[in-house]
Amino acid sequence: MSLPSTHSNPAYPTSRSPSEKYWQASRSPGANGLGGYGFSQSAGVTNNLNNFFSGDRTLPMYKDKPYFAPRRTGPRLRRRRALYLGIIITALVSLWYYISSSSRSPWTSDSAKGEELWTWAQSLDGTEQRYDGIPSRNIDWDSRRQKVRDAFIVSWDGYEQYAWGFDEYHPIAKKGKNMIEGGMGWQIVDALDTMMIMNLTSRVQHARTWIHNSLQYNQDHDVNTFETTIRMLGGLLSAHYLSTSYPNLAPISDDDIGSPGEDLYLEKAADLAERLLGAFESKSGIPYASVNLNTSAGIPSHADGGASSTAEATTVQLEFKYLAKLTGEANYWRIVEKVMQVVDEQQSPDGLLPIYIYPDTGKFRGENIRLGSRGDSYYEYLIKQYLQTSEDIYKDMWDETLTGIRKHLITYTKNAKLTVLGERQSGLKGPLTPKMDHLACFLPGTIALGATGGIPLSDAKKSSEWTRRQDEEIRLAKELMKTCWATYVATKTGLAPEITYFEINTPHVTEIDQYPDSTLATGQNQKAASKDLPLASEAIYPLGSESATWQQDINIHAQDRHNLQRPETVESLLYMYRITGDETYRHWGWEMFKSFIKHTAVTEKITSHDEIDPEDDGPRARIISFTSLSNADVIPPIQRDNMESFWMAETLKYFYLLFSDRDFISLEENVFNTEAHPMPRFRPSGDLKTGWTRKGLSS
Ligand code: DMJ
Repeated sequence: MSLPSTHSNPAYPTSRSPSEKYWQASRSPGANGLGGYGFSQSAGVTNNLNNFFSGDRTLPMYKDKPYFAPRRTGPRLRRRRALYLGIIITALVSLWYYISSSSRSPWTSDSAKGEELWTWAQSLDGTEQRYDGIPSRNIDWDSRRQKVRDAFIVSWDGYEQYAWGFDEYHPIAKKGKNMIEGGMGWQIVDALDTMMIMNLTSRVQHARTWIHNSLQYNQDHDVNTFETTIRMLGGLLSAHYLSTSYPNLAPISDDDIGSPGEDLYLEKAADLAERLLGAFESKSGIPYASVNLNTSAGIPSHADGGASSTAEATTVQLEFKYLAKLTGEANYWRIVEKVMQVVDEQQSPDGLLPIYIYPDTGKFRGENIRLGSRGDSYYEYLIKQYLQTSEDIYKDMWDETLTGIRKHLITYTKNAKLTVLGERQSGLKGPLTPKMDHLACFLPGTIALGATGGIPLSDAKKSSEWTRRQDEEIRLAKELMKTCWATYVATKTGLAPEITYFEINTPHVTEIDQYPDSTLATGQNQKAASKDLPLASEAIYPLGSESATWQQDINIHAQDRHNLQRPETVESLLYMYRITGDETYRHWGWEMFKSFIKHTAVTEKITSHDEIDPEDDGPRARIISFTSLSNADVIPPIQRDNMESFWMAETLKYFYLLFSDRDFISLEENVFNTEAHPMPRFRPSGDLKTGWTRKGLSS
C-alpha cells in the first residue's frame, strides 16, 4: 500500500508535548456510573449553563495508556486459564466467521419481533390514540422507545439474515450489494453505535467480529470523501467513544483473549483516516469529492466542473478533530480547519455560501444558496464545531450566518403563516424560491442547540447573557419545526416528501416585515422578556384535515413524493424536546414513527398458522424490514427496494433518544456528527488549537 506520508509535512506538527496529557484519564465514575467526563454530575444544569456561556467546559477523558498498546490487567494465573479458553473461543470465532462469510449468518433473526410488530401495525388504523394537539402527561414513553428498539431489531436482523456484510440492503429482493468490491461495512459500521445505545450486546459482538475479521480498507477503489468520513470514520469513532466511555452499554470484555483487540474501532478509524487524507491534497486544501482508498489519491468530481459540494467539503471537522484528540496527531486538526479558513476567506456576504466549491482554487462555483442538499451540513458544523471544542471563531461564524439566514432565506406562507426556509438559486440578489428539501429540516433543532448550547431553555433563560436575540432564535426554531412537521402531516402516509414547495406572497414577506420590532429589524439587541415569544403560525390540527388552511400552503410535485426514511425532522424534534421540554415534540415524533411502521414495513406472509390450525388467530404476517418509498402521498404507498444506512444509524436512533430521558447521551456532554454519531465535547490543548483568524477580525 502506498500512502503519502502526511506526518512528515513540517506545516503540520504532529509531536505531542509532554504537557499534553492526552492519555491521562479522568475515569472516576460519575454519579450515573457512566464514568467521569470532566463534568460534575451533581453540579446540575446551572453549572453547565455557566460553562456554556463562559466557554469553560473541562477536558474529556480518553484513555489511560499510550494509544494502540494492548491493555492486559488481569493476574497471570487468570491469563493462563484464559489462554486455553482463548484457543477454544478462537476456534469458535473462526467457525462463526466461516459461516458468517457464507450467504446466511448463523444468527437466528428474532422473527417473533417481526410478528409482534406486524400485529401492532395492524392496529394503527387511525382509531388508536392519536395526538390531538394537547400533550398528555400519562404516556408510557419507555414502552414507546421499546417499540423503536423492536423496529431496529427487525431492520438489523433482516439485514443480517439476507445481506450480511454487504454495503447496500435491498429488503424486498432480500439481497445485498457492495459499493466497492470488498465492501466497506456501510450498514454495519453506520449502525454500530445505535446498537450500543440500544444495548443490543450480542449484535454488537457480531458486528465487532465482522469488523475485526472482514473489514479491509486497502482496496483499489474510489469512495466519496464526505460520506466515508461522516458514516464510516464517524461510526468507528463513536463506537470507540461509547464502548470506552459508556461501559454499561452493550458491554464487551476487553480482557477476553480471543476477542478482537480493544482498540479495534480506533485502529480502523486511524487506518481509514490516513487513506482519506489524500483527498485534502488539493491546491487550496478544499477536499476533492472522492478519494482512492488504496493510493489515497484525491479525485475531483466527474460532474460540476470538478467542483466539490460545499456541504461535503466542509463537513469533516468533528470527525478528524476528535481523532486528533484521541491520537495526538495535530495533522488531522490542521488539515480540516484549513478548509474552514479557505471558505471564510471568500468572504461570502452574510455567511451564506454557494453550494459548490473548487478544490483547486477554493472559489465557489455558481450562486445557488440553500440549506438543503449540497449546502446543509456546512451550517450544521459551524455551531457544532464550536460546541465540540469551544473555539469562539466558529460561534462567531454561526452567529453571522444565522443572521444572514434570517435576513435572506426566511419567509412565510400565504394562509397559515408557516415559516419557510427558502433558497436563493441566483444568489442573494435573485428571488427567493419557497422550496424546502427534507434535508433542511436539520435546522430548527440546530438553531435551538446553538441558542442554549444544549441546556434546557428554562435554565438558559436565567442567564444574564440570555437576550432577546436568543428568544427570537428559539421562536424561529419552533416555527420551522412546525413547518417540517406539517410536511409529514401533509401526505397520505403521514411521511414527508423529499422536497416541499410552499405558497407565498409576492414580494415575499421577510422576517423583518413579519416582526418589525425584532432585533433583526432594529439592529438593537435588548434584554429578553421573561415569557417565550408567541408564534405567528396557525396550529396544524386536526391531523390530516384537508380543509385546514395550512394544507393550502403546501405543494408537493410529482417527482418529489419519495421518502427515503430520512432523519432530519426527528433529529430536530429530539433537540427541540430536550431543549424546550415541550412534550408536543415527542408526540409529533410518535405520530411519525407510527407512520414509518405502517407504511415502510416490508412484510412476509406466515403460512405455518394455516397449516397448523386455520382457526389460529395468531399473526398472519411478519415485518422483515423497512424500506424507502417512491411515493409517500398515496395509499398504499409505492415502496422502493432500498434501506438506506441512515435508517438504522440516524432515524431510529433519534426516535429512540426522543423517547428516552433527556439525560441519556446528553446534549451537554456530547455532540452528534451529521450522521448521528455522538462524540464527546472537549477542550483542546497543546498543538490542538485554532490555527487561524478571520480576516479583519481578531479571534
Ligand atoms: C445523512 O447521511 C447525513 O445526515 C447528511 O448530512 C445528510 N443526509 C443524510 C440523511 O438524510
